[in-house]
Amino acid sequence: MSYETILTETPAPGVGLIRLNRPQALNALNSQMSGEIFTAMQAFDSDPGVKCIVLTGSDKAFAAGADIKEMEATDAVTMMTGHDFTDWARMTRIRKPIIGAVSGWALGGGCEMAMMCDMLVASETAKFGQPEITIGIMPGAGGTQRLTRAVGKALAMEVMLANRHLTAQEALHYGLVNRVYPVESYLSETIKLAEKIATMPGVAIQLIKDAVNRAYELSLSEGLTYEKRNFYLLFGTEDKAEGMKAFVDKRKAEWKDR
Ligand code: DAK
Repeated sequence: MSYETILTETPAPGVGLIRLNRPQALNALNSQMSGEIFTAMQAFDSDPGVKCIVLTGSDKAFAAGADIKEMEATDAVTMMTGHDFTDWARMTRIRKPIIGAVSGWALGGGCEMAMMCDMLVASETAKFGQPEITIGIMPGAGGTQRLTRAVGKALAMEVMLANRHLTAQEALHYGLVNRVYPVESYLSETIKLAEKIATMPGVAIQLIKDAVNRAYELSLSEGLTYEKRNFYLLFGTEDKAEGMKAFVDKRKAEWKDR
């Protein structure tokens, strides 16, 4: 598959990398780019050679939001009626973990897409914000919900109502990002983290991601029931048999991802 607005590669065993590549527009997310990102994610999701996905931009900008020049000509009905730009729910259906590697601007839809990742690694220059109000709109891809859950109501209100940016260190403090590194190393450290995850058994990786994400949606008792189902399911896998036998035999497990 060839793309025009993103680059893809497999930089380490089991790792699929997607790089946003519209540097002239600070990686502003237009319809074409949104469609290509989700198509590339789905391709990695069904590639047995990939177990963890990394989503990144440039050192200067993860993404400066949705493409305002494209949105200027878009009306409410076009926005509502589902096309490559509006159907971001495609990202929530990816079964493999996605780690965002964020440097520079992560604004508007860029911040929202970062928050849709399962983990985030930031460079020291990362700046998170939801400036939609400055162009007469509001967050529309999860900002009011995901940012509020991550940093609390008072700060989320300030970010969205007063266009306050969060620094990488603030994002770390609130648990929005996992780690912060200098700009020279944030991407290589993200790839190392993804490579480490890719050494784990594939079905367990996906069922853990699935269960953790349910914690946002379900009550505790429903979540615990959901977790148990995934847990029991793993007892039917070849990797459970191999993992436990390898432990008993004092050797390294060889995963089949089955
Ligand atoms: N859209 C289009 N072009 C953009 C852009 C954007 N969001 N951000 C930057 N650019 C372009 C600039 O127009 C400029 O292009 P030229 O004029 O050179 O042709 C180039 O990138 C460099 O930008 P600047 O010259 O402005 O660079 P500075 O370093 O001076 O400033 C900045 C950087 C990031 C502070 C500034 O560019 C900026 O404020 N950008 C806009 C940020 C913003 O307002 N973002 C929120 C957009 S609304 C949804 C999904 C997503 C969304 C909503 C719904 N659904 C699934 C329903 C998301 C909405 C949004 O994100």
